[in-house]
Amino acid sequence: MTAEALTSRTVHADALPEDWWRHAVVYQVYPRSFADGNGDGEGDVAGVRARLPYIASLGVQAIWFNPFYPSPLRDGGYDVADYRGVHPDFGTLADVEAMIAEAHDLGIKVLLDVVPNHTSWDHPWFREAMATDPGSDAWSRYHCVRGRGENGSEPPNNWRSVFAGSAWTPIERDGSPTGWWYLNLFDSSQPDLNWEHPEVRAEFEDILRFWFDRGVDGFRIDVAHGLIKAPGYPDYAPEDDHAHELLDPDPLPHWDQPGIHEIYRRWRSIADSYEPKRVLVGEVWVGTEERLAAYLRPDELHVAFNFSHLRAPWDASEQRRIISTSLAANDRVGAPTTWVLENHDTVRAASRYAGVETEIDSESGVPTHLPARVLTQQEKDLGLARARALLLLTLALPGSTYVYQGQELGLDEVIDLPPDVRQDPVWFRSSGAIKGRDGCRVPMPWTNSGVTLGFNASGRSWLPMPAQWAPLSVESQERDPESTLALTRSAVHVRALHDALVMGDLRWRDDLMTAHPDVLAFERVLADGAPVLVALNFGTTPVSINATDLLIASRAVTSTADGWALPANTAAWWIS
Ligand code: TEU
Repeated sequence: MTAEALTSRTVHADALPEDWWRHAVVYQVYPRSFADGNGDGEGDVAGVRARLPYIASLGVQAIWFNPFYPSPLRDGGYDVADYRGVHPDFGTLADVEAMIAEAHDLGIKVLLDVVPNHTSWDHPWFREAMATDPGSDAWSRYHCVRGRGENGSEPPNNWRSVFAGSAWTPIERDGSPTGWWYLNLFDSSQPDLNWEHPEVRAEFEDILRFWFDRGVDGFRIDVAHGLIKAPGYPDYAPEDDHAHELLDPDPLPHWDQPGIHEIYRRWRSIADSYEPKRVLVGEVWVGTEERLAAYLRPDELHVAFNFSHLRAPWDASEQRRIISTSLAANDRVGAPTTWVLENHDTVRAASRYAGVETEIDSESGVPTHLPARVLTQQEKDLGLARARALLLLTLALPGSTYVYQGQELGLDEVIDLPPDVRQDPVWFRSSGAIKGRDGCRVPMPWTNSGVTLGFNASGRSWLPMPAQWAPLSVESQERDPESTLALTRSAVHVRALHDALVMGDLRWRDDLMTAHPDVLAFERVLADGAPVLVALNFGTTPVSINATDLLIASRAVTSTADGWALPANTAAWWIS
């Protein structure tokens, strides 16, 4: 299906059902890398506006935009200096307002990203603090704590930054150490806010309203599990070597503290006070599906990304276990599950599932999920086949699914970016030991010629674009009915045509899975209408599936005398 054929929508976004977020397919736009309207090498709002028909052609119900606020961009904009503005490289507030209206006219909801755990060190509050002595009122909006040891020369505790190194930065006055430290669970340029301070709470409630008043339909909440820190800043238990790992099964003193929930109850009441009601999507990294569900009680967040599934291995029984536990935990609080295979923090699925050993974080000993070397073409082909199969799987699971820009093209991770172009603070803080996330943030290839493959006309881009991406560009894939773009479009549209795939219950096909232990198989079932059968072959040999009409497959499946042969690394949907 071509872009033009699919953009003739007549529905305004306000006409979507109030609970659209329960079943939505949401497209994630990383504005810096989507499309560059003014040729300065940074994507911008003008670029997004020009490409809104493309996004509409995918059939999605909403877009989530990563931050575009004023920021020194030390962490790609997750270091916000002004929560109510737009970075001049990306456009103006008027541009964003126009973009929201245009998206709505195409029937697409707009979610922005709010970053409440920390500000930039360029934020006026932090600048004000730095101009005063530690312990001042201005410092009380952040976590400013006296160090240990003689003259406070040691950090206040043993907490680690998610981005490597200590989570504390020494505070200096006139170039001399003060013995005081501020907390930064991410980069030093991202001081953590003190959410016990009433002004912090009031400020963020006002920020939500500021954007809701401009028609924004909801927020993705950055590091939503991190806002409250345990009183007294207790050390991690000594045996807890991986204390900064995000899916640690043990509760940690700076993540997932009980006081967090009252903040979201308050935010929910603000979101509910609008017409139509606004939506809260949590980026919640907690170690178990049950703890995640606690954020999704009816008076808290609407949805939260399921990162257990994102981290799931290529293994039928592990996939089943995680999907079942997630659905059961969320069911208990009446919340849908939200599936995500890729985002701007994660190695592209096509590279993650290529079957190649991964780098190990030298500090924690934990795999980074980044392949330890550049992939061969054969490995890339395998990774892409698996990424396509998993995309079909997530689009067939109950709940909502997020698709990260470029995932619909099957882009691979750019593993070999030269050191001098890398920007991720993880790269700098680990002294190059961890490559970081730049490889999944390389700009989108739109055309199959030009240095920047249509990202802009100037040939400049903030990260270099691989020439071998030309066949993966939108232009190339628009011409190929077998392309990943064509698959994504068809899958999203087929899903919308079958109520069972949107609203049906999930019923595992134990018979098929017992017969073929490497296959994941389930039906989506409604009280009336034919069930849809979904199967993914995680194994290495084709299996035979008994079903009638094929709806879609991630690559060619062949009909046989008694049904269909589903090849390895392939998923398909059938009317069963
Ligand atoms: O990420 C939160 C987070 O902790 C991880 O996704 C983390 O970035 C990654 O595992 C590091 O290796 C959010 C944003 O999505 C991310 O881009 C920001 O850098 C981070 O918060 C800080 O704001």
